[in-house]
Amino acid sequence: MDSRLYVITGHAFLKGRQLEDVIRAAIQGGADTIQLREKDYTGRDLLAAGHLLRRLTRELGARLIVNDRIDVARAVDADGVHLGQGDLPIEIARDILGPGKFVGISTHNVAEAVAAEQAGADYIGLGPMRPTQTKLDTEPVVGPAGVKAVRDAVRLPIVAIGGIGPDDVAEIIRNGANSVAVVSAVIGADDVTGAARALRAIVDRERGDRA
Ligand code: TZP
Ligand code: MG
Repeated sequence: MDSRLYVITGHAFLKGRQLEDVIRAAIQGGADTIQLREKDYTGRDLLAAGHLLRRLTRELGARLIVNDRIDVARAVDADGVHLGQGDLPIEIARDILGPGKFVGISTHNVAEAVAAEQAGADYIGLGPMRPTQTKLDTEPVVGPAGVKAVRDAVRLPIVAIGGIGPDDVAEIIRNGANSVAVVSAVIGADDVTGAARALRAIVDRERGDRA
């Protein structure tokens, strides 16, 4: 999955703004992949948000990935699902979603990254890059420097995640990540489009023609 800027929802960062307006602004700034991730939503609330984001991402030409919930991903015809280490295995997700869908896996070290590749993931999340208040139960920090060892071990697209702001993006991409995933740096920004545009510009500059 060729992503360059992967933006994840987080309703705590909306500060009274509408999800639709904030995600539209993020995509206009260069987010090419949107992940629906709301840990405390009911199934019904997730479904409603999923339908809204499906309509919007289709209209604006971005991918939609659903975190954790394969059932919700299927119900809204998302482009894929993002699974954690303890979630259902990839082949079950593929059985449920059908062909042509992306399955991403969260990883935190080389061993998990290699296992995800062997299991047939389409991409890996790798993190946390920095300590973050957005997800409190994170594994030990991988750091931008830790991307290199994972890049050497797998061919899969690497989406770096966790506490990423503009200052870390260049090093993360130079060390071999394909993309960065953020919640607060874009969803929590006063100027959502500007924040996304700034991150995307660094990814584009550092990647150049590299996949
Ligand atoms: N997985 C690892 S860290 C994280 C997730 C979902 C949260 C990232 O949020 P932020 O605000 O970009 O640090
Ligand atoms: Mg998960």
